[in-house]
Amino acid sequence: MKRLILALDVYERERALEIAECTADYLWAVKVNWPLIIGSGLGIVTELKQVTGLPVIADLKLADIPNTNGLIARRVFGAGADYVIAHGFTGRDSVKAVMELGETIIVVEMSHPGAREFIQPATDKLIELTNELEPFGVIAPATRPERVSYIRSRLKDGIKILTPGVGAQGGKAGEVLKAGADYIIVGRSIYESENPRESARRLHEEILGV
Ligand code: O7M
Repeated sequence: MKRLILALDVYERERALEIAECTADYLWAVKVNWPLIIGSGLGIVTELKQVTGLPVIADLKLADIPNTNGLIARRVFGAGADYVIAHGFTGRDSVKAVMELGETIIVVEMSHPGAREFIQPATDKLIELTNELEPFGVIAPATRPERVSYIRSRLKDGIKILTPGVGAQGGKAGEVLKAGADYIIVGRSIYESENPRESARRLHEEILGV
């Protein structure tokens, strides 16, 4: 089973397509964030789908009023994105504006140290919101497997947990999957490595071994 998501945080279109193509065999999906969209334009979403045949997750972490969230999400889903990531702290109306347009993933906790300041104290409420709205999934920190277990224990069955922070940020794939994550999101450990295909293959093997 494929449970690896490539975080393709490079600017250049050709480099992005090359890395996606050579790692695709080991991926469940490709995640694009602002660096790639700023560097290569929204058309990269369509191209990545064509080249890899995989789902594309648009990680724009939308955090605006419902109308603006909707205006952005409409174009991004229109370009072929299968999932759009939105922040939950802006409230249910803003999240619903994205969910009305397509499959949505809500951020309930983040992986960096600063996430402890404002996001972690709000995680319980963000989980409640998620359980009410039932999106495709949530984002939780691979850097804190104990928080992934906690989030799993409170989240309705069927809602997927996607965890960034493996590799460059210190998280371990095996630990976070055992804690209850469904997918791991990995960027630099793959796209900055000498051999991205081999790095993705190794992570895939590690996942299979869990
Ligand atoms: O493996 P990395 O650290 O090079 O990349 C991790 C990717 O996951 C990168 O695209 C980040 O923007 C993203 N991410 C986090 O690192 N931490 C979070 O808490 C949330 C995300 C994310 O994907 O949010 C949707």
